[in-house]
Amino acid sequence: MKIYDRAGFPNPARIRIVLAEKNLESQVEFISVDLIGAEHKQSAFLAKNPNGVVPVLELDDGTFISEGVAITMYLDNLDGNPVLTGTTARQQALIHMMQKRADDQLIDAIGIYFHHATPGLGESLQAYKSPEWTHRKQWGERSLAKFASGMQYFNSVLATQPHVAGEHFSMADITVFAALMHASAAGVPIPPELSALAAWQARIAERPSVKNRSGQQFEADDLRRLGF
Ligand SMILES: N[C@@H](CCC(=O)N[C@@H](CS)C(=O)NCC(=O)O)C(=O)O
Repeated sequence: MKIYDRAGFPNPARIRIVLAEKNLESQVEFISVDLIGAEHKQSAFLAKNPNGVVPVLELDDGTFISEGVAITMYLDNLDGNPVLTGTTARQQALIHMMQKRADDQLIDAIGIYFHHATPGLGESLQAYKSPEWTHRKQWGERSLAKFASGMQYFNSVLATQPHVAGEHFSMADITVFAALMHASAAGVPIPPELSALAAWQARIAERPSVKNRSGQQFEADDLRRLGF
């Protein structure tokens, strides 16, 4: 199997955590896609994922699977024990419900803020955004407000249960964790009053699949190009 992604980025991190949880890292070849250079918007990459985003999984038979949820479901089911996406109908339903909320309220919301209300990944990607800066900034800032209320919502959930979808660690925890990682990189911390969310984040950060994960850091070249 091949994974097209970029080290250090939040949606790729979701799949790298899944691979570590499922002990599949050695079975995957990582192909690095130059996001800052807009490689993911060129025809060769769009043939793999017409949405022009990473990660993408390529199976050995040449099938391309994109979208974090779909990739996670595939990898989670390989060993017949899909603990991250649910082994019973009830678990599957609750995990997918919370996963969708985490996508909408957190990881997509902070992504829109980052790409549209800040310089994002820089010059090469400006052509793929609205040319109207005021419009873009307003949209991004509305999205940041959505992210802030999403953090409040997930704080209230985690004040009453150990994981995002209930008792057990799941795909929904991974998505919330990656969204908070993106927010932190974009200068948006967890507000101090959201203590249940912060305590959960600290606990998840200690899981071996998160703590020892390869590809946590941005590539040195990316940091330089982004001006860090
Ligand atoms: N819904 C997609 C989101 C993927 C996504 O937004 N990936 C980001 C990297 S973290 C990306 O490729 N961004 C490039 C861009 O928006 O130009 C998924 O679940 O895979």
